[in-house]
Amino acid sequence: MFARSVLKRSFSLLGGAQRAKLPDLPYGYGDLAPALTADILEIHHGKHHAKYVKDYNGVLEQFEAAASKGDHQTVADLGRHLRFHAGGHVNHSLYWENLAPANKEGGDLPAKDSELSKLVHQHFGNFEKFFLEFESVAAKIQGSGWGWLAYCPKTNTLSIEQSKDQSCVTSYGVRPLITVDVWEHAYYLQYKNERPAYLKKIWEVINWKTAERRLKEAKGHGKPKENEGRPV
Ligand code: MN3
Repeated sequence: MFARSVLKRSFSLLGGAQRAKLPDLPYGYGDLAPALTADILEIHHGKHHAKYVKDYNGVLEQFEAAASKGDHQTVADLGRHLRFHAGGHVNHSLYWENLAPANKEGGDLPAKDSELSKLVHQHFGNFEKFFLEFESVAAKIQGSGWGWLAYCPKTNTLSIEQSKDQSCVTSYGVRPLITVDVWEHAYYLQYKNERPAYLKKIWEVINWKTAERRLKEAKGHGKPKENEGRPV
């Protein structure tokens, strides 16, 4: 405990921001088969996600060094790299968390009387229609990006969103409930260029429990703070 607090203090004395860390998957590499094979998971998590973490930490170090020297030009230049690699880390973490093996909650839809289920029915008609609409939107993302089921706390509405490269849907002012990686590395080894086939299969391993938890958190997030918006 003592060593850890000393370490923590020395970091803050150096002005060091917290480094990113590759999260462990909450399941084994082979556990999402047949929707996603073990080799896809192993490379996607162990190589691609790991590289975003490594690159984010590397750029962060340069960023801090430049900032501490007052080199604002370099800070400005590094900003977009920082955003890209941080986005890669955040988006992949969200993705792993909203997947689960089919024999452990993967694909199990929320209870009919749950808030999320009611919202899906209200916005899309039913889950089948939602799946089709999501597949269509995510299949059309040009190049690399992410498909999202998002929730807007202000309007209490769901939407299906696209984001390019490693940008996150939070930049649109909505909260992520489900995200699906549509970069080729997410499916190519198994589905080749058939992104729609990957999207059709992904529902078998979507963890709706995670989406329900995120909805709950988003609702908390959207609550006005005390006195907010009221005349003082
Ligand atoms: Mn990816």
